[in-house]
This record gives sequence, structure tokens and C-alpha cells, in this order.
Amino acid sequence: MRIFYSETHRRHFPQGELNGGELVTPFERPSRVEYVLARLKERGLTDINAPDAPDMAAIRALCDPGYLDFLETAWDDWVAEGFRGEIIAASFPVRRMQMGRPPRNIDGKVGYYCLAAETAITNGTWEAALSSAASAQSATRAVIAGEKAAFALCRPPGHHATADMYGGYCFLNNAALAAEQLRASGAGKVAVLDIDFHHGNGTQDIFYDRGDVFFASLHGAPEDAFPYFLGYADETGTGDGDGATANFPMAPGTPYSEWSQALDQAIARIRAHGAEALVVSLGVDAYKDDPISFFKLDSPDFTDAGRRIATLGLPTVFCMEGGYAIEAVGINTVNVLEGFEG
Ligand code: Q9C
Ligand code: ZN
Repeated sequence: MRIFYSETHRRHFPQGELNGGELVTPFERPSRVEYVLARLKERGLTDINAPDAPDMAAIRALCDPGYLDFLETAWDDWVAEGFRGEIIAASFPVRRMQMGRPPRNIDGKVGYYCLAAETAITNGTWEAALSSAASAQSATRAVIAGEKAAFALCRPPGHHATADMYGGYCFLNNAALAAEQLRASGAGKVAVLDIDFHHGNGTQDIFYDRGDVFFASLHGAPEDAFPYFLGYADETGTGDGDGATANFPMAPGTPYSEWSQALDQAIARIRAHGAEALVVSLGVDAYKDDPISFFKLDSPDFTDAGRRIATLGLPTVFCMEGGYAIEAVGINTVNVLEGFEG
């Protein structure tokens, strides 16, 4: 399997994540990638390539222009304002406030374009996010060129990012870029299967009113888990997208016996929708020892999940999302890929 990955991810390394009122070392940290790379090599998956330059036109087609301008200039604007810490949002437009008026002041702008305050921006975050998107785009290009599957080792992850908001460690929605690229290459219908522990709110939001991109997500129920405000089973799409969103929220302690049934249902829905290509949002935070999640999957379960995904028989782009039990992230990620390859 061809793998795409950029060293530029290192430019995004905030020192602080707001967690329980403390600033802790972010769970989403550069070493995650090193564990995945080491495991790939250990298992003989050595076709590891740097991505091409990001396709900016595709990124501009997906995202809000004001949001992209904000990401590009946020750090300089923050420093120019005299702020000395990392960029953390503190004020948000919420119920009964103005939703469509981005402030001029950088502190206000940050809140306008942010959906959760745990995620800090630093110098280099924009370049890292672009390099992550570039990995997804290059992996997708390989699949369009005829590879059965490719793996984009994206960092930072993407599935929480909407067209105009960052948060949940995500800035640009890599999986959505991949899905759009597959559509543009001629696939009539594509599907995004999101197996990260967290609901893929960004991907759902981007495709919610579209029938050509099916979105299925297995995740911790919103009553109990981030992102809290989306991911209920009764969110099924709207307009042309009516019936093209399928959410499988699950309770704390969910074991693989139950999770795998939801996976099979998601797979059946993707098959029934007639998808011709697949994007997998590959988070491995459903793992039993993940420090911020509550499912009970064990490492061999990820291999089995990969096997089940392969039964779709679709050209597949894997995009790395979450997974924070760092020593096991490599094993679990590569298990999915090996299970898929059979
Ligand atoms: N402070 C992904 O897995 N909540 N994002 C943090 C611990 C945000 C997860 C709770 C979790 C975001 C890509
Ligand atoms: Zn996650």
C-alpha cells in the first residue's frame, strides 16, 4: 500500500491543551506519527512518500475564504496584538448572538472560527495543516491512478474541521478533501466511513445536504463524548442528502462485539448507497486504553475491522485521524491496514 506523509507536520506542536481547566501537553502530539511510521516499517510497509504540494484550488473550493485567510494570518495577527501565549479561543458566537459577522480583532476572530477551545494554534500550524491536506490529496491521486488503496498519514487530523471552523485538533478536513477529489475524478457516489472514536462533525456538516457523498460515523454518543453537539442517530441528512448520513452513537464501555455490529451496518448502508469509492477516517481512539475515549476495542479488533471494510471491495483512501494511546497507535493503525490488505 502506498503511504503519504509529510515531515512538515512537526511545525504544529502547541505546548498547551486546555483540559479540565489546566494547560496540559496536547494529546495530539508529533510523536504519534513516529509510532505509526515505526510500526509501518516493522511490518514491511515501506512505500512511504512525501506528498506533492497542496492543491490550493481544491482547498479553496471546499473551505470558506475568510476562514482560510484567518488560518494563514492568525499567528502574525496574534503576535501583532501583543499576545504572548499560544492562540486559544475564549469568546464564541453562541445562542442569540451574531453568527455571520467575523470581528476585526484577532481575539474575536479566533472565537468566530473556532468550535472548541482545547485546540491551540501556533506559528507553523497553517503550514502543517496544509501538509496534512497534501498527504490526503496525494494518497487520493494514487488511488485515482489505479492503486487499490493508499494511506495518508495525516497530522494534524481533519474530521472535526468544518468548511469554516477548526477544533478537536483539526484545521482542514482531509477526508472531505479526499472525497471531493474522488468525486471530481469521476466517481458518481463516494462514501466516508469514520471509525474514529469521536463523531466526524466536520465531515457530516460539509456533506449533510448532498446525496453524492454518503457519511457514516461510529462514535461515542454525544450525550457523553466530544464534540457533544452533533452525532445523534436521528441526524440523517437534509435535502438531496436526505438519508445519506448514518450515525452510530454508542455508550461508554462499548466492546468490539457491539461496535463491530455497527460497523457491519455502516458497511451495508455504504453498499446500498452505491458508493464507487471509499474514504476511511482512520482514528484508532476506540482502543481500550485511549486516554480520552471510552470504547473497549483491543488491538486485534482493528485487524478484524480492516477485514470487514475490505469486503466493500472499493478503491479506498485511508486518512489518519485520532488515537492517543501513543505506544499502541502504530500497532492499531497498521492493524487496520493489514486487515484490509488481507
Ligand atoms: N482534553 C480527534 O480525535 N476533547 N480529535 C479533548 C481532552 C477533544 C479529538 C478532551 C477531542 C478531540 C481527531
Ligand atoms: Zn478522535
